[in-house]
Amino acid sequence: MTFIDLRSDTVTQPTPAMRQAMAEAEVGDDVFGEDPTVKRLEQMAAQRMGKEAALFVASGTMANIISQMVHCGRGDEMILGDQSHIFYYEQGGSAALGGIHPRTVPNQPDGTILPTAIEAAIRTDDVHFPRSRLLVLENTHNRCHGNPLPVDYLKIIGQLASAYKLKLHIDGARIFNAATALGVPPQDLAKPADSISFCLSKGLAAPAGSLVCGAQATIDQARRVRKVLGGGMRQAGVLAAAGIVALTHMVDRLAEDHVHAGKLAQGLSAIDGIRTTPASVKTNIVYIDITRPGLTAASLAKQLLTERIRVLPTGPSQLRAVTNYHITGPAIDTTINAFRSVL
Ligand code: TLP
Repeated sequence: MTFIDLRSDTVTQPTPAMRQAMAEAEVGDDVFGEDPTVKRLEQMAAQRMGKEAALFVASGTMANIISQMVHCGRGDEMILGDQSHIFYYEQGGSAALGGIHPRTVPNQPDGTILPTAIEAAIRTDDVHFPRSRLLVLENTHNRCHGNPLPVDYLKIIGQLASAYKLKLHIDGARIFNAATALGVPPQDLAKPADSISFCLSKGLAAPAGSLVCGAQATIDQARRVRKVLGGGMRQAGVLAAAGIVALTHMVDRLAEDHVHAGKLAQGLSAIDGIRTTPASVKTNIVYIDITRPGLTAASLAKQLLTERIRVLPTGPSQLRAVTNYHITGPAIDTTINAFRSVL
């Protein structure tokens, strides 16, 4: 029984080319710096982001905690959006593992944070206060409709960060979706960042892995932090090989996911009992608010299962659908029809 699985773009199966590359990968002990395939992936990633170096890590969450721990010491403060993945969905690892104090400021509906809000949150030098060290942005912004943050905005925030001597980390789990939607090279989006992370296992369909990219000294420190977190992997080239295929062959097709998401949002917007905002769908994430009184996200998701559609409840009356490599045009029509029949 096959499902149309829209819960996330993480649910994809590796492509046949990835499986072949994994089987044939040349490997070595990466903790000794001897895995040629990992090294190749790291070089490719650094080059794509326009940075000196990159580090292959297990997941997006690991990439983010490593970046935070590179930039902040215990008791330092990090300014980030109140809807950010780091704040919302990473188990408070900043505090639990890094001793880092998170200072949230409101995300606007498009995922940006107002420069005035950032400035107001920056601490002065006072014995009562933690030290402001790090600013974090997310691009695309998962909880804000997968919106891409544009180059001009990033430039302004980069200048603000430098003016106050803050480091800037960009959680770019879906940075290639942002670059695709904005029609700019990813290095333009990465430019103001002291570190940028991105994931191979989301829209790019690799089975695992993320990269942290930055200056050589930043990545040298990141390598140390990865090790203390237990993230030193040995013959990791079997995973990196799939990542190389992801970077080489899976980026250009992301535009297709965006078209599908737009069609899905448009189709769903005509159905009574739910609300979507097609104009806010610029990448592969569609949020669906339930407007029918008494109907919960959990029960609607359950009813959709009987139609072989999987979506993710993200709140009591909100669902999320994310298009990905396995979601075809006809699957979008099937999904819209399933919502219509269930509702
Ligand atoms: N996001 C997942 C869930 O955790 C919600 C998803 O399905 O969207 N940054 C961003 C912006 C993310 O969306 C995610 C994953 C991560 C970091 C963490 O990546 P992983 O899952 O590899 O640790």
